[in-house]
Amino acid sequence: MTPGAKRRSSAGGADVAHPVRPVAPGARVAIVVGSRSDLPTMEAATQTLSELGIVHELRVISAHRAPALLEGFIGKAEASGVSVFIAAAGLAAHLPGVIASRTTRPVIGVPMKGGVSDGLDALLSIVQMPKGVPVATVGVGNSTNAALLAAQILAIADPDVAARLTGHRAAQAQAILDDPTNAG
Ligand code: AIR
Repeated sequence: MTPGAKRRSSAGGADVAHPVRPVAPGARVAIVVGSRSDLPTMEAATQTLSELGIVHELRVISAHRAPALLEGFIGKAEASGVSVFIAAAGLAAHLPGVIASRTTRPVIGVPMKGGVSDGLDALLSIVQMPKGVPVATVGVGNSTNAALLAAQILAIADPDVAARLTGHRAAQAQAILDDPTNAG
């Protein structure tokens, strides 16, 4: 089949095979979101990773709308040296679980606000993975914690990232010490 040609999946659904755009050299974390509407929430994750000096890659891939592209991206990301996946999705948030089914690298799910009880549906969809394929889950919309957890995983084997994380913890503690209610 030529690239870009339409094909039928074994389940009978239409899917489109796409060539996967190359992953940024040196990327160690891949962030995948189910929709462009998730991007504003994930800005805190990209900012946190950048502050910690962690090269990352961001893609918008819905697991059920473009499964072939998602599978191709996971393989390319792994081959490029991505060690941790962060997956953000709302509603029936299967994206983190689908990614986890295709890799043994850690997957951190970020439930998006909206839907039932403003994200409870996505939270339960992500945290309630049946046994066998785990997904780490952070709070609804808490993409900062997803980035920090990804950094902590990398820090196990990377002293530079570990040192930056220690500095980050110290800075946030200092901010509390400097609060007018504590200072003086
Ligand atoms: N979504 C998209 N494909 C699969 C899922 N779970 C989620 C997105 C977004 C919500 O559905 O992650 O949070 C609404 O997406 P859209 O594109 O319909 O606005």
